[in-house]
Amino acid sequence: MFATLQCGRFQLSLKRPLVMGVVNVTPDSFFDGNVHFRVNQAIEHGLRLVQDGADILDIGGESTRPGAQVVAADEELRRLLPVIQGLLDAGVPLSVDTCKPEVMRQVLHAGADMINDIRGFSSDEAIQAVQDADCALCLMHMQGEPRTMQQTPCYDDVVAEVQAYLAAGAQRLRDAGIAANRIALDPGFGFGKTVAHNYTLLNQLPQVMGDAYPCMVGLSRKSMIGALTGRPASQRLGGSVAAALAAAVRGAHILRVHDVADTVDALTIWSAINDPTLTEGARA
Ligand code: 8Y7
Repeated sequence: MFATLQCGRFQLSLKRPLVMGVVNVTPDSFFDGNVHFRVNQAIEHGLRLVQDGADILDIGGESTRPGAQVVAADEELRRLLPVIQGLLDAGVPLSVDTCKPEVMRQVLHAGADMINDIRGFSSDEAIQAVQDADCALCLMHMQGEPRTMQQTPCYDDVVAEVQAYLAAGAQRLRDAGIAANRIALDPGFGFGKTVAHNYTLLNQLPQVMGDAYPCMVGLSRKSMIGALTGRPASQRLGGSVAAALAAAVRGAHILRVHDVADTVDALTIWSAINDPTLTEGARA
């Protein structure tokens, strides 16, 4: 079992769920009302999320929404490096959402503390890029490729298959000499899954994740929320907070969210209900 995650400059305690705030540096960002494609906007947004209570920031320079365009490594780095530079002293670990080994190497050199790879470090080059660092790794499950993954998601047993993929992926990292306390796993909500697959995975989260590695989840504003509420991405706050809390109840350790302040509020109330001594010092 684990109590902490080795995350570059930080050792993160996992005793309570941590909130990871999303910082997009992409012109084709998923949430059109809040596009942080300009570097200064992204830095300001990241600082704001830290004020709002984010424990980690996840910086992304390539949109991974279904059907998004591929970005070349040098363009991705042009977006990422100045934002990493600008947020390095924000007081929280910086995660970078990338699949490219060359980008991994350069952002780690620039000070990033964590690599979040939606392709699950499936290439030897990706493993080699992170092997000798002390960064945390998030290994996520995806079926298919971002461009086409939502066309015909198909599983015999989604819980067993995602569980087996994550276990095998973690073992590949361990076989490459990567310490267990650097690894987090993520079932990859929305990545090659129908609405029913997503809700089954969330319902069965402890069975999917096992207890060998910390669990990260990203549910924020996703189409699985909109599919049931009928709301566009800009109006999925209530559904997203409910989903984040449900994941926390089921043992998720890191919640990747856009709406940090609201998620932190929900977790604060939930924590006090679980442990009323946390109310000591609060005024009536
Ligand atoms: C996830 C993610 C996205 C997720 C992890 C979006 C980069 C799509 N989703 N990384 N990234 N888990 N680990 O809607 O669920 O935010 S992008």
